[in-house]
Amino acid sequence: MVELKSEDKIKYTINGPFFVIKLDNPKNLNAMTREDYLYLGQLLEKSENNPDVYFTVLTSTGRFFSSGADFANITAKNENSNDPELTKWLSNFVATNLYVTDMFARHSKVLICCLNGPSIGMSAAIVALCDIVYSKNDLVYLLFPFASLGLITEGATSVTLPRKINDNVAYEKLIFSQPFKYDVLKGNIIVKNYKIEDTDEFNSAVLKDLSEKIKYLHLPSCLGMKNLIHSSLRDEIIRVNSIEVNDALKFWLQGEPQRRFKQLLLKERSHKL
Ligand code: CO8
Repeated sequence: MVELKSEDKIKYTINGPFFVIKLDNPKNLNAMTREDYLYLGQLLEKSENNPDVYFTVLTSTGRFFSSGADFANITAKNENSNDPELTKWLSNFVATNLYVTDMFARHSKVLICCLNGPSIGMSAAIVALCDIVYSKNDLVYLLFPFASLGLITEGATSVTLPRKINDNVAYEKLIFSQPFKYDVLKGNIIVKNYKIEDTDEFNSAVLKDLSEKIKYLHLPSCLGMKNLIHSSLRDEIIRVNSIEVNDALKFWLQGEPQRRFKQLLLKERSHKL
């Protein structure tokens, strides 16, 4: 199978003050390779550096927002490399996660997520890193299957989930690898449910509403407030991000995540939803 380039799977458009990113690989539920996550980080940087942009809007396609790290890509990186294990996982995991999470933490534009469906793993962590999340319907969920994949919290979920939901719910769902369903997400991570069935219609409805909402606003004020509201969480995310990836490294060096990702690839493992 020919591997698609990240540019073909993740598109972007600039529409006035909105930098709109679209995950566009619904065939595998918008699973992301390491290269895709890095490309997403680069797009955030592009948005960051554009003085006409005030909002970075994440959208997706199909029935899932994203099914997380692409298990075929992780398995291939594991099996097709002769690098020493430390070199391999420092580059494939530590550097990648550190960079992507940091890009989100430091992003000064307002981060909006149009959650069209479930999101899993690192991609669910990205949803939790956004400032405002709208959902397509009440079937969305966030699943962080770190415990069932031999991993630990990543993408700063050790702080975003306790801060945005609450400590005890975060403990239970993370430790037992259970989904955070709509009833748990509403009112804290999800601020509005659009109750729309079609993903394209949902994305258009959110963008139309955003255009209405910003009429008459002084947009630099929006960024000024984002900066103030986000400042303490940003510092926490930056601190915990480095601890998370370095703590996770020993799990990769022991090989448990690789074994479990391979089981996902071979359809010998499935998540409890
Ligand atoms: N990677 C690759 N392909 C995927 C993925 C994935 N993560 N998820 C789904 N697909 C593919 C399936 O293989 C299937 O392809 P095909 O039709 O060719 O068999 C297609 O998408 C549709 O999937 P399903 O038939 O399984 O659809 P279901 O609705 O039955 O199930 C699920 C959907 C629940 C999402 C299920 O597919 C699943 O559990 N997928 C795996 C999710 C997962 O565990 N992701 C990894 C999370 S951990 C993480 O992101 C942290 C990564 C840290 C490393 C980062 C380094 C860059």
